[in-house]
Amino acid sequence: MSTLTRIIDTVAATAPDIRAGLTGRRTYEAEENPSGEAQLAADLYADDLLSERLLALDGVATYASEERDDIDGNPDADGYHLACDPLDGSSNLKSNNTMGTILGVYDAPLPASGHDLVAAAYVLFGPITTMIVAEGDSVTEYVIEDGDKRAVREDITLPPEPVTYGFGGRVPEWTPAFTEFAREIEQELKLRYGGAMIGDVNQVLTYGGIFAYPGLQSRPEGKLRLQFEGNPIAYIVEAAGGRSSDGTGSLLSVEATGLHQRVPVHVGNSRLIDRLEAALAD
Ligand code: FBP
Repeated sequence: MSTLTRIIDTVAATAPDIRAGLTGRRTYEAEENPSGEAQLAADLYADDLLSERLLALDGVATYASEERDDIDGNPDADGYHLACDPLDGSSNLKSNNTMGTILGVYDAPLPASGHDLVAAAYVLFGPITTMIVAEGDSVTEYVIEDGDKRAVREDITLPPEPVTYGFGGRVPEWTPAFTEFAREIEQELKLRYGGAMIGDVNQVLTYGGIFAYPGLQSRPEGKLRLQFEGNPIAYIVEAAGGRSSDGTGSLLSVEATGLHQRVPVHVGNSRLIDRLEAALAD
C-alpha cells in the first residue's frame, strides 16, 4: 500500500473518533491559535489525534496545523509534509452545524507552494460523514462508516451549470469591486453559506457555483490560511475542472511566505472565477 493511501486511510479512520469526541469539547480553551483565534477543546483534541497517528506513519516527514505554531517531525527526513486544518468551521460546533478536517499532502517542506501538493482531502461532518480525495486530476467522494471509506462518486467534475454561491466576511467589509461582483451573482445563483468552508465548497463541488472568502477592506489578505485551507481546496476544485484564485491568479501559484499566512480564497466554475478576476481588476 502506498504511503499516500496509508495517509488518507489514517485520516478516514480517525474521523469517527474525532466526531465521537466533539460532544464534550464545545468549550473554548484559554489559548489562541497562531492566527489569534480562540481554540475550542475540540480543535486541540482533533489536532492531537491526527498529529499522533499521521506522524507515526513511515513516509511522513512532518505535520503542521493551523492550531500549532511550529512544524512537528523531521523536515530533513524523506517523506511527505502534511498540512492540516483539524476542524474547519469549528465555530459551527456550538450551533451544531457542519464542519470537518482539511488535509494537504506536500512533497516539499512547509511553507510550500500549492504546486508541491501531491494530494488533498477533506472530511465533512454533515448528516453523514463523507471524504473528498483529490490525487492528480482525479477526485473521489467516499462515505465513511466505522472508519472504513467506501467510494460513492468517482471522477468528480464540477457541474457545468452553476447553481450555488457562498461569500464570507461581513458585507460592509467587502471591497467595492467585490461588492459589485456579488450583486451580479446574487441575481443569478442561490445562496448557500454555512460558515464552514468545506461545507460550502462541497455545495460547489456537488451543484456547481462559487465560494469565496475575499480580501476585506480591513484585512486585504482575507481570513483563510494558504497552507492548510487555500491550497488544499484549490487543488481539489482545480482537479475537478474548476478554477481557484487569490483575485489575480491560481491559489496554487501564490508564493508561500509563512506557515500561517492568509490569502483571499475564491473557487468555483471557471467562467465565474474569470468574471471575478475581471471584476477585481477593474
Ligand atoms: P477555522 O478553520 O478556524 O474554523 O476558520 C475557517 C472558517 O471557519 C471557514 O471554514 C469559514 O469559511 C470561515 O472561517 C467563516 O468565517 P466567518 O465566521 O467570518 O463567516
